[in-house]
Amino acid sequence: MALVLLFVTVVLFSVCEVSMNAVYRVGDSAGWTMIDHPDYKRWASTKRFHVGDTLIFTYLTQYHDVMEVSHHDYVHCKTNSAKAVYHTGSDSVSLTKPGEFYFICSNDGHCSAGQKLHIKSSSNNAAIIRNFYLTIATVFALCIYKTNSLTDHIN
Ligand SMILES: [Cu+2]
Repeated sequence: MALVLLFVTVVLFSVCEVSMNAVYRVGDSAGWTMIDHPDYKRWASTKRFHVGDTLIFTYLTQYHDVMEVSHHDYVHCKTNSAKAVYHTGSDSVSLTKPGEFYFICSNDGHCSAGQKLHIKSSSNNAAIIRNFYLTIATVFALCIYKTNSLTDHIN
């Protein structure tokens, strides 16, 4: 019984580790594009982003790029004061801090046609708390296991 508990705990632990740092492909299979005008607002709204997560922008470099911009520039599709520019066609962007992130494509008309993305990343508090409880569960399971094996020896 204790072994089963221990096993479940270890499995839960590894699932947690994985979910702590998620990788998201922006637009899923569509990628970062103008084709069929993906709804990036809707795409982002179905996810919860956390510090440590990574966004992957995939696109054809002859048509698009990725600019990280301020909220103002995001709203007005301004491309002249980008915080960062990516143009490899397969860009990984890590969410290094909690807060708002704004991305646009700098090519003419793309941002205003909807090729823009707003992400809100939150701190990992929930994951930390979850891991804390899992640690306690593991210690508890180990204690039961130890007690059981001691009892086995006595009997
Ligand atoms: Cu574009």
